[in-house]
Amino acid sequence: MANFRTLGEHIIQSQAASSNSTGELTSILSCIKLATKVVNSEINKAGLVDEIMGQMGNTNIQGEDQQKLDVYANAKFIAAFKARAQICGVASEEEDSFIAFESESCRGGKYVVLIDPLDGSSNIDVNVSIGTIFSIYRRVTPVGQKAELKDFLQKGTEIVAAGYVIYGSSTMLVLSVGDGVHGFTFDPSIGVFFLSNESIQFPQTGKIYSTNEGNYPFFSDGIKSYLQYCKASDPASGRPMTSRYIGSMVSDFHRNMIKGGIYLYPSTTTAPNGKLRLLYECKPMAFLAEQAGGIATDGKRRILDIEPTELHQRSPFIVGSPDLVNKVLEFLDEG
Ligand code: AHM
Ligand code: MG
Repeated sequence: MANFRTLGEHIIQSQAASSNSTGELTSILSCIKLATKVVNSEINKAGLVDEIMGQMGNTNIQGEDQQKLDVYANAKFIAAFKARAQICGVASEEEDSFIAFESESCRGGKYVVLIDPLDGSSNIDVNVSIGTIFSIYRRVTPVGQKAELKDFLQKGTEIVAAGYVIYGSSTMLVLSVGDGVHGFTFDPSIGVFFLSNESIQFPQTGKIYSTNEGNYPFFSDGIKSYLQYCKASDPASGRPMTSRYIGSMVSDFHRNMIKGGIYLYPSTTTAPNGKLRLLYECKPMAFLAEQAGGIATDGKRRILDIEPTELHQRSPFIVGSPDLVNKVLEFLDEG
């Protein structure tokens, strides 16, 4: 075990290497790690709870009320953040508004956290991978006051750290504090995340495209032409490409980042702003993508440059290997 590096060691060492580190980010990331373990343990029991214990009524074996997992994950992450004096507030995809922590110690916190506690949660019932997505920003309001909306409506270029957790065949936490993207795989037998994927880089190009092609009739002409291009036979350029769509963005993104690929949730005639949430889903993944050498765009703008105006704002989202994203942008320019 001597050469094994844990997530905890990585966080401490990466922060120690940063000249202005005060240990506060270390504490926040440790709190996310802890909440992830709690949520992971519950997710791994999902089939049991639904199919077996669920038949006993609405209480589990300890007599506690059963909760939907996304509600459970939301509650656990928020409780963990509230317990850290470094965090003055949280905004969650599961909450109508942001939560400004009231206690004096939390008002002294310098950071806010934005979270999608359980992304792709419609996949839980069928035992398909789901994820958690988070991002951390320095507050812009004075320390000591309650957090305000403007603390959460910052451009993605201001992200201090972001990451995701995949609850898949293994549970992985993938993190960037601005020094590249590193993946940690959870060993459930001892409850430790070990560094498994150091300095992950999007391959320059790839063969995989991921989108919900059921929406094809509602796509723009540019996206339709791009999808035709993906499917056209041209052995010299490696086409047709391969279609892979889990419907769980974290998992689709993760696979594409490792193997080379592109994920698209573009605007449609029925949803002109797309489906995904700019703050909770697009910006953190865009930060990670760029840290891994990829590109993230809404089709017109770099995602990290978009100035948010609302907490639950949606955005078209195209992310992946640079050559593939640049190619779709050519089609959009023409379309
Ligand atoms: P959610 O936050 O309600 O779970 O929605 C986000 C998810 C993404 O993970 C996934 O890529 C997308 O929605 C799938 O949407 P669709 O079923 O329309 O293809
Ligand atoms: Mg989501």
